Amino acid sequence: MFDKILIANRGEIALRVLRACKEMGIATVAVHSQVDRDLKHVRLADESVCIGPNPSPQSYLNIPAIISAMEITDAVAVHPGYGFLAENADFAEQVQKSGFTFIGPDPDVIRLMGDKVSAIAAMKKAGVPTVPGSDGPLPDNGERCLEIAHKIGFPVIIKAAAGGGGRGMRVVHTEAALLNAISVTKSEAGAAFGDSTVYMEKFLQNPRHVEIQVMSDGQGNAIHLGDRDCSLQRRHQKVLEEAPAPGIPDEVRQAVYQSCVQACVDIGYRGAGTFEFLYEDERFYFIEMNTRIQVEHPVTEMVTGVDLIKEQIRVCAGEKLSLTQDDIVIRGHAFECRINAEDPRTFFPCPGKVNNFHIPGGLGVRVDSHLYSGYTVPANYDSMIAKVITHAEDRAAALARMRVALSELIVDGIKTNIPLQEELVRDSAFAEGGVNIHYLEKKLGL
Ligand code: MV4
Repeated sequence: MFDKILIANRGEIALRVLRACKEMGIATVAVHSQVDRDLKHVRLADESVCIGPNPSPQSYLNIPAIISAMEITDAVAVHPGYGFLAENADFAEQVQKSGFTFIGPDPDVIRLMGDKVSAIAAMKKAGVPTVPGSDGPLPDNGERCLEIAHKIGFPVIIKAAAGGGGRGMRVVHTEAALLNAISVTKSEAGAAFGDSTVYMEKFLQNPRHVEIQVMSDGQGNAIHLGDRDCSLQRRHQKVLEEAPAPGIPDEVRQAVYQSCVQACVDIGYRGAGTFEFLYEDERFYFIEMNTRIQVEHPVTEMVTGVDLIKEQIRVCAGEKLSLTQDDIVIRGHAFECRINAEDPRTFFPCPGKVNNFHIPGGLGVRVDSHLYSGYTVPANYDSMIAKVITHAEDRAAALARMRVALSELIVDGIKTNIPLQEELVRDSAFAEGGVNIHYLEKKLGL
């Protein structure tokens, strides 16, 4: 096992990783920007290193500074958390070339999944169900593009191969609009990602976002840990997630699980990963794979009882998976409400000092947060300040538990989206289960 891990992240996920390391008896190094010196995990870490000024490009995205911090502190591995450098293949490669371990899959696998065209091809080969599409980059030939679109059938969606997470996409409803949409998406992708490759898919009108958690040791052993429904989102930002996804027939679910596990073995996957699907009319359609631990991993932890961070660290240290598929039993239901420092009406970020932070508690209530009374939320980073997670024997009980938990939560001094979450946990369509990806934005009148 690793002697010392450097945590290349901030906020709640840095604290989450720190706690896992401490439980495992692994020494920790926190790295932080100037404004972040008072973060909770920095205070709790064995050592800390200031890696640069507040803007992320100069600190949390500063690869040489992070590798230097590993050298100075004799850390042997780096946990990237989510966001920042978590899916940066060049970072993973430089960490490896410097003689350290990146807690995640191999750089080549990150690269394979980072290019959505190669990711889809690899998944299709492994038997994962994909969206009907161009099966490769769109050619420069307009006639050929029109043929592909007709074969798929309108509406179609043009996506950047280097995009993902909702960046660089355009929906096309008619033949007349196709070629211009392709050319605009290509130039935007070239400017944004330095790669103008685009591909085409059938546009699914009312899908749900259902994702599957996997864990793999890169030694031929892979398991799934069930699914999550993340359909409640606004502008590609998830707001409230749950596990398992409600109302999916068991045989449909089991078939897609098996395909994900097979894909992990096929691509030599190591660590925690998530297969993102669109789900419509009882069918799954793969769209992307995330090669990191995700924000919403706690709902899976609550229904499986598995510590995903500890297992991720173990397999990336070269150990075999400590669990078999038979060890994974989904028990009950879990929800996660993301609490953001933002105006509940305009959604504008609202940084500032938290005068009083009071966390809910009780059976089946978990709060993952780096906040404390007196902490100042800086303006430089993501506005998520806490995750409230509830678990209970069934969906209705877990939702009731969330209503109570939210009613106890106090974040005084700054504006938050707690009022929005309070409204969502009382929404009748959401309580029914199975709302699609457009539900929240329609409810908000966007
Ligand atoms: C789609 C789609 C419909 N059809 N692909 C947006 C984020 C990125 N991960 C993929 N996205 C979508 N891809 C096809 N073929 C609709 C979306 C989409 C979406 C997906 C998941 C969650 C929220 C979304 C919001 C708008 C659009």
